Amino acid sequence: MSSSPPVKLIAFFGSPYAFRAEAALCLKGVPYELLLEDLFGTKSDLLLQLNPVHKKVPVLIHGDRAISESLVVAEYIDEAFDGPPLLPTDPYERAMARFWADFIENKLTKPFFMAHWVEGEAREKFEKEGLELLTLLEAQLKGKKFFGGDRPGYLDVAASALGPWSSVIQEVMEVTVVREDEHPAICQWARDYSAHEALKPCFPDREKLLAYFTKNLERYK
Ligand code: GSH
Repeated sequence: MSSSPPVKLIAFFGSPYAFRAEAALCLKGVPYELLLEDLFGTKSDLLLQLNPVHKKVPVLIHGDRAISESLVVAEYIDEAFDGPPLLPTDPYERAMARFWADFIENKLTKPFFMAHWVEGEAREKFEKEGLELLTLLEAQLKGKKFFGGDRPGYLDVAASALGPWSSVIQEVMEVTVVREDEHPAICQWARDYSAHEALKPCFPDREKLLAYFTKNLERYK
């Protein structure tokens, strides 16, 4: 294990995917340089060169190596650097953390975001689906403060969009998908995660995030 080569992260302000990589770096205590893209303008040559397959952020640069896809990046960070482990050590618990991260990625994300971006009947359908899926995720907290237990881990990182993003998007779109009465554990988790000391340096400023989504509302519809 070596953490000697410099670490850089190609990211975009307001991206919950890029934030997953930042959160993993912050939780492991790895210093990094942020290279911010303008995704509404022209993508940098560096991004296109290092992530030619998806051409998306985040891309982690560790020395002369590049890794993309936020959940892959989070696992790489966990393995390549010293610091508190993000994935559980027990093989079954590790498998479960990956299972639920995949659930967030491939089942929950679409209805969760679509419930905000569309209107009418379509919104009702995505809202209902999102609420049901959130109930399944809620059960994973099982009285724990974080999905990772006493401190945030890999699954918390995967769920980052349910932290500060959720409340900001809900405020801008005037739609409430994550509800205190339906999902009190996730709501408490969102407050604890958003206030976690180790993550303070990398969380986007709430006012700036609000301004960003207010300004770019139409792009997401
Ligand atoms: N599955 C990818 C991951 O987990 O890293 C999704 C990343 C993603 O969608 N990134 C967005 C992006 O780079 C920013 S939030 N979009 C540029 C594009 O779609 O061309």
